Amino acid sequence: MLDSHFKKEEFKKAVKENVKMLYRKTIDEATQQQIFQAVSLAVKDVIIDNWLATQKQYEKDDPKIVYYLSMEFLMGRALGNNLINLTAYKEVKEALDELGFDLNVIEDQEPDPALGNGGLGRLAACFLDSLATLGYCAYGCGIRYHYGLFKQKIEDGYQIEVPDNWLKDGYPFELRRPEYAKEVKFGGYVRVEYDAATGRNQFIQEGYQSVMAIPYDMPIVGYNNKIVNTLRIWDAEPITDFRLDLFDKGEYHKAVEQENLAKNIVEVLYPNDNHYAGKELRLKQQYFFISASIQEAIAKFKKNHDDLHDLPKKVTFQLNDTHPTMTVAELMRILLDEEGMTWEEAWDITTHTCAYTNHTIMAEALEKWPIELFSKLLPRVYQIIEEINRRFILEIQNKYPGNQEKIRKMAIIYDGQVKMAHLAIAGGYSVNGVARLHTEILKKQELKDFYEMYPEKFNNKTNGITQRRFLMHANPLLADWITDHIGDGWITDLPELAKLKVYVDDKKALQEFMNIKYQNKVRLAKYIQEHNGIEVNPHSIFDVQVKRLHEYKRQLMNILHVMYLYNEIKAHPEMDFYPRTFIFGAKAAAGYRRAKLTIKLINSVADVINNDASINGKLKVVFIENYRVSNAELIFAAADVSEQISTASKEASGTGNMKFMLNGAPTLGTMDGANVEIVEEVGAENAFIFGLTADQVINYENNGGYDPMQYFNNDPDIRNVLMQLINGTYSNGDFNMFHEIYDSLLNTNCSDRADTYFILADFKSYAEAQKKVEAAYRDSERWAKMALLNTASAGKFSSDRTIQQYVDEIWHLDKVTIEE
Ligand code: GL9
Repeated sequence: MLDSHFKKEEFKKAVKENVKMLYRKTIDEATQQQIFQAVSLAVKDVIIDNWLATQKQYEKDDPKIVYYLSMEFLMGRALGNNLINLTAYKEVKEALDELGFDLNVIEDQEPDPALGNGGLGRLAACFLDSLATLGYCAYGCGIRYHYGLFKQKIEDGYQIEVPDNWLKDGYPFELRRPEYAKEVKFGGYVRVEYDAATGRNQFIQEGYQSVMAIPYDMPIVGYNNKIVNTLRIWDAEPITDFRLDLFDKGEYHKAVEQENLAKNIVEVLYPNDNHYAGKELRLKQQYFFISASIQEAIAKFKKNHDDLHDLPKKVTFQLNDTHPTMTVAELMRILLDEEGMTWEEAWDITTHTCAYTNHTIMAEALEKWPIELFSKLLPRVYQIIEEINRRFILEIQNKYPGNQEKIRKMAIIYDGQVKMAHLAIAGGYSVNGVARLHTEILKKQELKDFYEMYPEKFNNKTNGITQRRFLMHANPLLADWITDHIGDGWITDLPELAKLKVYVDDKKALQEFMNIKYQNKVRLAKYIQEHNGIEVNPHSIFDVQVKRLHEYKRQLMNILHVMYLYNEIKAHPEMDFYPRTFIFGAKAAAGYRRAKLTIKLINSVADVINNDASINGKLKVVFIENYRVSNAELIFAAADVSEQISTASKEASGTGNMKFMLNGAPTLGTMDGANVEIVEEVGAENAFIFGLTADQVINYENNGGYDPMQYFNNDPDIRNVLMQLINGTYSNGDFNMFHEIYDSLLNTNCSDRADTYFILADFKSYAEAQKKVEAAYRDSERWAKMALLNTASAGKFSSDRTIQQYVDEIWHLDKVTIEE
């Protein structure tokens, strides 16, 4: 607890001192950004004491460590969250009030560290919060991208990407640690030398280029337990002395290349979600942070243990998707080439230290690297993968003699490509999916052959979210109300929320609960007015879909349904229609044309509908610009309806769905990902489920798809809406603007299958479910019960539960407490 460290007057003094030290200003001369920096520094000062104490405790206890290796950490702002976990939020708010500042405004000065794309990166951030809160020794390892995920601007309805220069004012919560720098080598060739002393070959990489990896540490503050873990992100710098050496030799070109390599490698996060682009620079990024992280982990282990054979007892490397799979080969390289182990010893250690999480079954997300590219960039690592593959194929042949088909499907290197998922499965002791349905699909479909060969490796870990950020920080009114009714145990034990169920027939409690929702809607309406210039009615139903823009997530189905509703209202002006505000927020990958066109369509539909006075504001459509962690917090708190409408089988889990539920918004969704488990917890009567099941979708897919034309021909509502894509209704008479979307649904001109994501097949049942939403909302007491029950049933979806399952079933970590 901070109480013992935190003295209000001292804190105020520290802020003033920091402003003076940093900016040579008095506090009333400082800008809000400068105040933010000064406040953060004062907070960091408190954190550092706990950070040191944690380090000491770890040195004393020597607990097992998990390294969570991830290309992405979507942290969101740190200041508010750190104050919450230090249990000092209210005190600091008061202190700042007394200084004449508003903590909320100060928090808004912080850039959103957006070192991730979406769910996968945000999951990593939630996991770090839970690991620290539960008292486990964990390091996040990643990359210090100089530019995070682009900022989205909407111009004329189109997405424009603007660079996110998040480091421009300096980031107060990071600490540069040059003393832990590591060299990472690329390219060159491998020279083999026989060593008579050991009787073994030595493999020496020569003619390479290298960069220095410099770690920056960010504190991860546990909730109210004095534990502070570390997120270590690596920056790249050129190796200066080596460069001078090259200059001397007249190899100017090579020296500059090396300088550029360092500059390019950490420049920018690839903005793809669920999609693999196969760029060489991406492969460099992967090896860069993995090599540095594994070298560091081994060095740390060796500091206080003398037998590397004990590594699996003390360390797990958790691979967040296939992006860090290089770990398997890099660990082998270090054990073989630097530690002099035999292949068998090294392989035994590696396969008991690495574990892999799969986050998607989307075929286009599978990482496969051309041998050419791979072997040139990482010659020694490639040799090792070849040997892993050779032995793996022998194993397959042993198990399935004469079965060439198995080798074709399972080999790590095949058809000129290195298949990273296969390497991750062969090289680790655990493979997990991220929701029950997803794991079942992995076992039965995508990874069937691997499951048959290694059933013991497969397990499920349903995703979770941290209630500290997504309830306590995002929705303080609801958080306080909950604590008033059931105490504050839920902050570290989310299933305690079930105690709220006794209030389901308490009219006063229901009214208070809905009144909080209303106030949060007013807060969001204000944000929308300020940022979009659109006035929305906080008494309308806030129907929200916020997530990455991807065809499988079917934002298109949502907006087509809005177009259908608009047609209905226009055709039947007397129709009783409950006012509805459809809220979207989504970034599209910069190179994903169809996704970007969908954003344009949403904005064009919004333009027409929002400006049609004849519908009396019954329908509004809002596209929130630059959806990110900070505005997500406002949005979840204000939502009435949670749109989770992916094509069944495609969304591995989803985590936004859990954030809505926690904040009292029922799910309108398909039986996909974690929606299945959400419905199981809250009951089907408190959700709105529709559409094809995963089995049905997979069945269609395995049998050549389905024919969307039948819906177009037989359903006038669907036909009308589709025709409006090509008759200029939403494009000022331009017939072409949305033609590609029309084509994608009916496949008049496309190479891929018509309506790949079954939008027309699910459209009617979606519209039916939407009607049920409206009916339910009209009965305000019934709705209040549903909303409350969603919050009360969200206990399972804490990342604390997820992490405890990883600990019990995969990592086997030791719990640490800080001694006074
Ligand atoms: C994702 C899945 O699509 C989500 O359903 C899942 O909840 C998260 C976390 O497990 O992982 N897989 C994936 O590649 N992304 C996901 O969000 N995309 C990115 O964020 C890059």
